[in-house]
Amino acid sequence: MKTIKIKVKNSGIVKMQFFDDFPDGNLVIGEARKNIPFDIRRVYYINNLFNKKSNRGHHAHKKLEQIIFCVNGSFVLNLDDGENKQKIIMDNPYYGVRLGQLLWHTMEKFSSDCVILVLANDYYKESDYLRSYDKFIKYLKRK
Ligand code: T46
Repeated sequence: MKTIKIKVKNSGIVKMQFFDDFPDGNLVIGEARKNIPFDIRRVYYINNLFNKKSNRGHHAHKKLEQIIFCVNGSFVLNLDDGENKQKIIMDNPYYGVRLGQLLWHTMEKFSSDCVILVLANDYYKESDYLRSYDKFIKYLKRK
């Protein structure tokens, strides 16, 4: 995943600092306004992804900035900026993907040991979500 080129707008790869040569396990570090490009106001994670048919996301954010990581296992992240689409296999805990503003995203094909970590620059606000693709495209056209 680290070598892929991001083709959609408002995204990018975020590289964590890591020490992976410890005999007792690895250490991965992100620091706000250093490798994480914003101040972190909220952290959430998604686990227990045992249902093979799970399909999450299906929304875009108006203002929110986030970085998404797969800290264990793997899943497929689908990004769509309204013009370009990209499928990313998330399987490397040292690299995150920026979910910037107005980027429709879905998450699927989770391994049963998958754990997703998200860092966000703001608190949860349902009013920031565009939860229908139609509204997302209309919102993009208004801008
Ligand atoms: C995103 C992707 C990557 C809260 O009450 N507080 C929160 O901080 C979050 C994240 C969610 N919720 C509530 C809202 C829904 O009633 O939890 C419920 C499930 O949320 P949602 O269906 O949006 O979950 P995902 O996995 O589809 O999306 C989440 C984030 O919501 C979203 O911002 O970008 O992960």
